Amino acid sequence: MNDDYTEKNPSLAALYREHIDIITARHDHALEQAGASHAVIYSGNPKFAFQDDYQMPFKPNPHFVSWAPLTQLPFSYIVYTPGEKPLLIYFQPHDYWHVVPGAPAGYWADQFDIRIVHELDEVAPHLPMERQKCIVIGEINDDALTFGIERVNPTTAINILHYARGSKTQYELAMMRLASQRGAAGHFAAAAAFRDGQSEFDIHRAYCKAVSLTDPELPYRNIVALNEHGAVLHYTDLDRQAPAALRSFLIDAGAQVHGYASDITRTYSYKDQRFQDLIDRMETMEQDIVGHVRAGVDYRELHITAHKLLAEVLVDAELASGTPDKLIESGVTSAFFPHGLGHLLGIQVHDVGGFMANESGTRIDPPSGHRYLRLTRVLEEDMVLTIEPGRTSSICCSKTCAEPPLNSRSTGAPLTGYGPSVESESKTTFVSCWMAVKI
Ligand SMILES: [Mn+2]
Repeated sequence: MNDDYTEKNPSLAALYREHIDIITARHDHALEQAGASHAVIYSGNPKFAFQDDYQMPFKPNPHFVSWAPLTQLPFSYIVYTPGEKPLLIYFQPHDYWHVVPGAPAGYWADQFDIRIVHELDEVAPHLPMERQKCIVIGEINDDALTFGIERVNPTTAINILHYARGSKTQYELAMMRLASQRGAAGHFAAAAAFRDGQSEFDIHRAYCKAVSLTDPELPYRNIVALNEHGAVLHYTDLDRQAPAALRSFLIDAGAQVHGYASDITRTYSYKDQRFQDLIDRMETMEQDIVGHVRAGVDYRELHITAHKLLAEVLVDAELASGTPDKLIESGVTSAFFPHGLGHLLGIQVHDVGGFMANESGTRIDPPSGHRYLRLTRVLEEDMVLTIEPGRTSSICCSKTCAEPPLNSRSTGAPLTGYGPSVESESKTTFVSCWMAVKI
């Protein structure tokens, strides 16, 4: 695979045509089921801060990004009619305040009939005349943006598209491999900055430089946590000063390529061998779970398997005692591992469709007591998902867990070693950046 991130990458161009064939087939089906003839996919528009002219960073409609790698093209529309070449209404305003999108170019461009417009009023003539046969897919916060189309995000069509996005096309897999490579480069730079004694702020800067992405371009806010900050699951402050004594480093940071995300977490011990041993145990456990990943496996069962394996780690590390079943039942493993084993990954970091049993949208609930599990489906070929078991401990557990450590103690599973030690102040979470499920 050519590791060029840009639109000049010939490997991506070769895969893109097949991707478009799959995307059009999905929309053919969605339109048929929704009883409509045309899909109008709106890219979105920037939002403003309250009573301010400050523009928030633009986040495009993921449906639009699934058609084309155009992540910064607000006020634009893709019109798809089965059997016809998709139309791209490409909004290129006359604007001397901002850089406007350049002329359409790249491996994606010849798959569209492109119409450049400079004003929103110019959009309407390019839309299908029979608006009652159209559906709009996108975030519409102004009725004027629908140009008279009344059916906005009909559930039937959205469910079909969301369910299908669980499995990635070969083009998407290639994109996500690049996103993982890009993220890995950032992780190496961040680890070196940690060893060098830099602050969270400077580690974050080293990461952004290595992946060549600005903060708003990252798929999610970086978690860069030294010492006890690692115990906060979504710690996103960035201390400007390095702590006097370095003990541990947790980083949860991704990258993106053309809107497709990677999601990688690593934990490091500075010098403490006990903590390093625990990290090694967790890594072995993660790889063990990865070994169970295959098409046909129920992800809910994998999540419970992870709890069983974690129970063994806790017993071996003298952090808990009891049988795995007892430790799960009494909430001890959940106290240390309050989040889910992982989630689908794609255009959205927590990609859509994780709870869907079928394209009608029947929901599969997480197992009782595991409400933060975001993927409950049976795995299919070419799904991309994370495997990120964790071992966290901090006072935040008692706020987030149904069964805090004290309760578990009272149910006969005493916790030993739970206190302000190095381990108890840090989170160990591992993410397999992506896993393509193969039979
Ligand atoms: Mn994740």
